[in-house]
Amino acid sequence: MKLYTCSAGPYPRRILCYLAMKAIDGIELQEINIHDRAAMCRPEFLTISPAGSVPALLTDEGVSISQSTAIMEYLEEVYPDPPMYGRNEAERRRIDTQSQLINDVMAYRKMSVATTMPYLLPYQTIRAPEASLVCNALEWSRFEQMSIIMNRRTFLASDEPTIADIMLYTMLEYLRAVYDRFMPPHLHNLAEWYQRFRTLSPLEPYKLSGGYITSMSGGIVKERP
Ligand SMILES: N[C@@H](CCC(=O)N[C@@H](CS)C(=O)NCC(=O)O)C(=O)O
Repeated sequence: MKLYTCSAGPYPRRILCYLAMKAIDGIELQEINIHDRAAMCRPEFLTISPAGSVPALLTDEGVSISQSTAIMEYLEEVYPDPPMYGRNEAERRRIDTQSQLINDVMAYRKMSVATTMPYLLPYQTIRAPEASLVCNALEWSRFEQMSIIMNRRTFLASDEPTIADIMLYTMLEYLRAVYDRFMPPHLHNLAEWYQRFRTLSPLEPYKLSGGYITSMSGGIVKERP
């Protein structure tokens, strides 16, 4: 199997964290430069990842899977131990619910940034600060929902870590490094969860590679020293 990845990207990092937590080491990794639009749009790459995004997995049977959650669900079939996509239907539905809320936060953040900052330049068409205010409120509400659904469980959807925990943790690392945004501290369930999960994360702490922000903004935003 081959994983097309980009170690600086929040979505590929989900898979890298998943592989490390499950101690899976038989997958070939190919690093992709996501700032090289021409390479991402080559027909050979688009047959593997029709959206031209990473992560993308090419299985030994030649099947391509190109969404991070779908990749982790597929890998669960191949590497079932320890289970990280729930032990029963109730857990799986909670994982799906939490995953959706996490993906919502990512989408609201992207929308907020795209309408207010010269970042993610290829996607930016209009300036609309009001859109950012709405996105911030929606983002906040998603964290509140996650905290309520978590209830008093040890992890986000279960008493064992699952792919939902991986998604939240890798997202928080990214939001902190790129946008200086932290998880709302008044959400005690999530704050306690964060302290628990960070001791389990096998990844080196997230560090932005030099040039990442400059590339994403088409050279307009200056790197922080
Ligand atoms: N929904 C996708 C999002 C993937 C995604 O946006 N990946 C980023 C890198 S972190 C990317 O490839 N961006 C390049 C682009 O979309 O043009 C997933 O869950 O895998």
